[in-house]
Amino acid sequence: MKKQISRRRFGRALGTAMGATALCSPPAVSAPGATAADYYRFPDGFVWGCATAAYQVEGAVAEDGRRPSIWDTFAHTPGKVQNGDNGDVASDSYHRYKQDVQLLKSLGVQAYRFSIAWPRVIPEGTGRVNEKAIAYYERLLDELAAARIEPYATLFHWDLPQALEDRFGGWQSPDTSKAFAAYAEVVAKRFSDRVRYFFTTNEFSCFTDDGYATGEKAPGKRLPPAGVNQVRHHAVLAHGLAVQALRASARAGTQVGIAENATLCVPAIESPEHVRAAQKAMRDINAPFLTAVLEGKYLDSYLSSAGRDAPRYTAAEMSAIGSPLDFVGINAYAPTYICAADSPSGYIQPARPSSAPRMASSWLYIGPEIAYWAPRHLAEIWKVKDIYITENGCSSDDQLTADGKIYDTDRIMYLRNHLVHAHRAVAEGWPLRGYFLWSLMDNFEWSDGYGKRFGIHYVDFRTQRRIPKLSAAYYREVIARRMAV
Ligand code: PNW
Repeated sequence: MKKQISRRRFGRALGTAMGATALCSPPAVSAPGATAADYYRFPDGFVWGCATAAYQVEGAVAEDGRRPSIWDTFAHTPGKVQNGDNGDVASDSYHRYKQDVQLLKSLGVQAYRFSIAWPRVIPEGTGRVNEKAIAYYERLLDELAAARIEPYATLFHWDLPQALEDRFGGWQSPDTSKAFAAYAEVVAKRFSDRVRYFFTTNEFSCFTDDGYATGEKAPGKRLPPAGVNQVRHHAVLAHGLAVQALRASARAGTQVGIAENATLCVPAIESPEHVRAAQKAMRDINAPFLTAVLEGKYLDSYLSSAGRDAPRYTAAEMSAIGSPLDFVGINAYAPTYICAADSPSGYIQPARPSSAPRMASSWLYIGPEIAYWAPRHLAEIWKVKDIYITENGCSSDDQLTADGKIYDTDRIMYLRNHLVHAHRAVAEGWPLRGYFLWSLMDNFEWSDGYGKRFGIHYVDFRTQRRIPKLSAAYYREVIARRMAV
């Protein structure tokens, strides 16, 4: 990494960028005539984007041949989602996509990360392709192309066709992994002429552990540990088979990656022993998912701690799971602080103080250092060469003022602090290539329904009117100046 630092013209700013959050007075200017821009500016090619997902924004669940996903079923089951909310209408982006692309354009982003709905494209999960769905995504891609916004498409953001849950028990069966590969082939053949960047799956734990262990998310099952570990295995297998399918069927030059909410291990203190401890924890804790994908194997520590409940798998499956990727995306929300310790693992994860700050979602603890440590860990531990933050953002208790504005200064605080740490990563030469803010607009926040708002555009869900929040103005400014401060 060292040699990259000297190549970057802002590399000399390293020391001050690191101290930026801690200093009370402006950093000393070491070069005559240097301005803030010399210290804080992101490089030219850095990709700025926003993210959404199909079930959270599209609505139109019964239109143009779409069939139900497990999230339609789950959300329509009483007691599963706050206030009995569901994604039937959501942010109505299926009909308002042109307006939503204009929102992106007015922010000045270069990229839009959205997801393709499997239950639209292949309504029964396998077999027949629904041309009306293909046509919808083509319209969206046309609109993005006209606005010169690069599409980054996620193949699976949790909306599993209900038919696969009914036929195979969903992710309990490797048949669902194979069905996903067949869907990936269709997506590759139909869209890779205009989509260069694909993500296979989004956030393994949210559709495996949360769907089949705690039951907090669709399909709301509670399996014993052996069943859960097998579900996890079928999920990483689906990713691996989809990578192979994309490689086999997509246009040359297609970039294939993943968007994963790895547990982000932050050394509580930045000293060599704690950094080493955080690296070890990062590998261990993510063993069922990210580590398996990047190493093509399950760690012994994972298998032995699972014991008789460990997943069953073949060598061929593991090599598919470890298929090389062009880039890795990390969804960065909350930190896991790690300390070196005299314990068998060499680290501990201390109990979180009750005073730890968080945003409006109960799980959303604030630790902006994740935006530095996520790329650094990926590059240092696994030698990943192209890294994106594929989601970062927060829920806030947004209030419309009498004059129709939303002053979400807490969200700006959250974003700015993460971006300062992302900048530190770039300034040190870690290969962080881009940043996607979650989310372009308020949407269906899964089990929290419409009760939690993550957008930088406010959506009035009665009228579907979009109102830019103050954070939208902030993000526009960040992108225009390439500076978060
Ligand atoms: C992500 N956690 O989910 C998803 O990719 C989005 O669809 C979602 O809207 C967004 O983050 C905000 O929640 C997460 O408990 C859900 O740590 C839960 C967690 C993290 C991410």
